[in-house]
Amino acid sequence: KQPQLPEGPVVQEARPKLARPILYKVILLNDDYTPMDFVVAILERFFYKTREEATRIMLHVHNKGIGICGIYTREIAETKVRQVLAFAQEHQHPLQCTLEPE
Ligand code: NFA
Repeated sequence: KQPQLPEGPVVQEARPKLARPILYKVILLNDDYTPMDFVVAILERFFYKTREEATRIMLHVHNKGIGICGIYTREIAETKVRQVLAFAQEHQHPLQCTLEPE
C-alpha cells in the first residue's frame, strides 16, 4: 500500500539552514631573500590575483612582515600552502606560507 501523499500544495522551506564552513586564512611571511617578483608570481599563479592586487599583497607582507593571500575551506587552504612551499623550494627561495583558522 502506497503512503498517503499530502493533498493541497506543498510549500518548500525557502531558506534551509546550512552549516557555515570553517574557513582558514592562507598567510604569507616576509623574508629577506625571496625576490619581490617571485612573490607576485605566486599570488597570480596560485591565488588568481591580478598583477595589481598581487603587488599590493606582496608589498603589505614586505612592509608588515605578514599578510593574507586568501580565505578558503580547509582542504583548499592546505593545498594552497603545499603548492606555495613546493614552488618556493623548487626555486630555492625560503618563502614561508602557513594557514590559520579565520
Ligand atoms: N622582503 C623580500 C625582498 O625584499 C620580498 C618579500 C615580500 C619576500 C613578501 C617574502 C614575502 N626581496
